[in-house]
Amino acid sequence: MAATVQQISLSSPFADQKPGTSGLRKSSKQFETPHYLESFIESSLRVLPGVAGGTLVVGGDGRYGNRRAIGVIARMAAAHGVARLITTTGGILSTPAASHLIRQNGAIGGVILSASHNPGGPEGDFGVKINGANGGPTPESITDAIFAVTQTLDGYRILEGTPELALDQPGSQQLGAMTVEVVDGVEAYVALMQKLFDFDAIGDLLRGDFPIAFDAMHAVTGPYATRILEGLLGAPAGTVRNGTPLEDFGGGHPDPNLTYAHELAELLLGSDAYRFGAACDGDGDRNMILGQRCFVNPSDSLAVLTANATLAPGYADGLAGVARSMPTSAAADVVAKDLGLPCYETPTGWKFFGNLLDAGRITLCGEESFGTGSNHIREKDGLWAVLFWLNILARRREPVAQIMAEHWNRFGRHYYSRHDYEAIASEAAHGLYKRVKEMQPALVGQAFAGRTIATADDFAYTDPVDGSLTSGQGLRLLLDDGSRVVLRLSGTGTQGATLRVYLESYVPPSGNLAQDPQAALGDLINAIDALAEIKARTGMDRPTVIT
Ligand code: VG1
Ligand code: CO
Repeated sequence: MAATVQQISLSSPFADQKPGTSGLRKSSKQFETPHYLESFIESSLRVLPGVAGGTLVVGGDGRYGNRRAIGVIARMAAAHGVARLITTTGGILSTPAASHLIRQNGAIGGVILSASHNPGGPEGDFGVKINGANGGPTPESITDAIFAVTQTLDGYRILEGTPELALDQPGSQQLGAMTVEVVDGVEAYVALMQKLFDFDAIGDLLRGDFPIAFDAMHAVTGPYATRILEGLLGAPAGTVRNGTPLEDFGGGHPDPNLTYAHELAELLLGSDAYRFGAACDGDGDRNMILGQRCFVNPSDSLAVLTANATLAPGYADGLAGVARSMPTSAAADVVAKDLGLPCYETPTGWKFFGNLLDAGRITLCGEESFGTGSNHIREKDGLWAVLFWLNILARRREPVAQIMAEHWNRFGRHYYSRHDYEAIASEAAHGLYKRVKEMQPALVGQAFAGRTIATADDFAYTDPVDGSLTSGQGLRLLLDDGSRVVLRLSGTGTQGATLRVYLESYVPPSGNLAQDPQAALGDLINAIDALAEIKARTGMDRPTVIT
C-alpha cells in the first residue's frame, strides 16, 4: 500500500492542561487513549516555525511507549512536510544529546519522549517535550500557543500505509517524501564532551587508584556513561551500574537523589569503597554528585563549578556570567560576586536560561534540583556535570570533601535543604498555598525563627533579554539575616500535588561550617511548619524526600 496522508477527524477537541515545567507529562495509560499523543503532536507541528521543509530530531529515554511514539511522530511529521527526521538507534536519546543534535543539524527543533524522573512502564508515566531551534525547551509563548491549539483541535494529519521504521541500525530510509536518518545517539555527544574536558587528565585519574561508581538507574545515560567512562576513560568494567535502559527502569524511580538513588548513596556515604559517585535521572539531564562520605548539594555544585571552571579546557578563558533558578541557594552568587561576574535569578525550569545563554550573558547555570549546564547546549546535562567534576578532581587531586571544605572556608556556607511532600491531595496543597499567599502582606515585619521577615512575595521575573514577565513562581519569605524559606507547587508531578519547601541560611567563613544541614535549618523548618500548617494540612508527619 502506498503511503497516503490521512486527515483524521476528532469528534471533540483535545482539552488538556497546559504543559508544565518540562513538557506534557501524563500516565502511560492516558497516552495510550486514542488520538491523545497525536493531538498534542498535531498542535505542536502547527505551532513550531519551519516545519514544512525543515529538519526535526526525535528520540527518548527508552521508557515504555518510546518506540510507538517515534513511529507516530515520524508519520505525522511526514504528513506535515518535514523534509528530514533524525532519530537514533533504538530511539534512545538523552535530553542533552537531543539538544546537541538539534543545534548541530540546524533542525527546527525536536521532540523528546520522556517524563524525566517519573517512573515508566505501562503503569508509570510518559511525556513529550517540544524543543526549539536553539536546542532548548520552547519558551512560554510557544507552549501557550500549543495549548491554545489543543483547545479547538478538530483533526490531525498522519501518513498511513507505511512500513514500521527500522530503528535497530544506523541508516537512511524514506517515509513518503521525508528522509528518516537513524544515527548513533551517543557519538556526537561524546565528541562534544571531548572538546570541553581534559580526557587525558581524567583518564590518568581513573586508571590510577581512584575508584568511582556511576548509577544510570536503568535509564538513558547507561550507553553514554559506559562508552565514556569505561570505554574512553579507562574506568574498570562495572563502574557503570544499572547501565542498560529498561522500559520501566527496573521498577525504580530514576530520580538521582538520596532517597531514590539510595544504593549509590549508601556506597559513597556509608563506606570507603569509592572516591567519587554520581547518578543521572531518566532522561540524563540531571545529576547527583557524591564524594567519599560526602554529599554535594546541587546548589553548592554549581558554585564549585563556577569557582573552578577555568580548570576545564572548554571554560579556560573564563565565564561570561552565571544564572540559577530562584529556589537554588545563593552559593553561586557569592562566587560570581568574587569573580566579578554577572549573576541572574530565574524562575524554575530550564527554558528561562535559554535567552541568557543565547544572548551570551551567561556560561554556566543550574538548579537546586540536581540540574547543571552551560552554553554548550540548551538543556541541563547530567554527564557533563559528572565530567566537569572529574576534570576538577583530576586537576586538584584532592578529595571531594576537602574541595567542599575549602570552598566554604573561602566563600562561607549556604546551608540548604528541599523538603518534598509528594502526591498529596490537590485541594490540600492548593488550599495551603493560597492561604500563605493571602497571609503574605501581613507577614512583613513579623518574627520568624528568631529573625524578622523582611520581604514576603510571589516571585516574578522579567526576562532581561526580551522583557517578558513571568509571575506566580513561588512564595518567598526573605528574612532580615539573608535566610529564606520558599514554597512552590511542582509542575512535573502526575499524582495529586507535590509541595516543595526550600530552606536556606548563610553562615560566613568565620561561622560554624560543619553542622548537619537539617540541624542548621531546624528553626526555619519548625517555623514554616507552624506558619503554613504543613503537617496538619497534608496529613504527613515528614516529607517524602529530603535533599
Ligand atoms: C522539577 C524541578 C525543576 C526542573 C524540572 C524538570 O520541576 O524542581 O527544577 O527544572 O523538574 O526537570 P517541579 O515543577 O516539579 O519542581 V526534569 O529532569 O524532570 O526535565
Ligand atoms: Co530530567
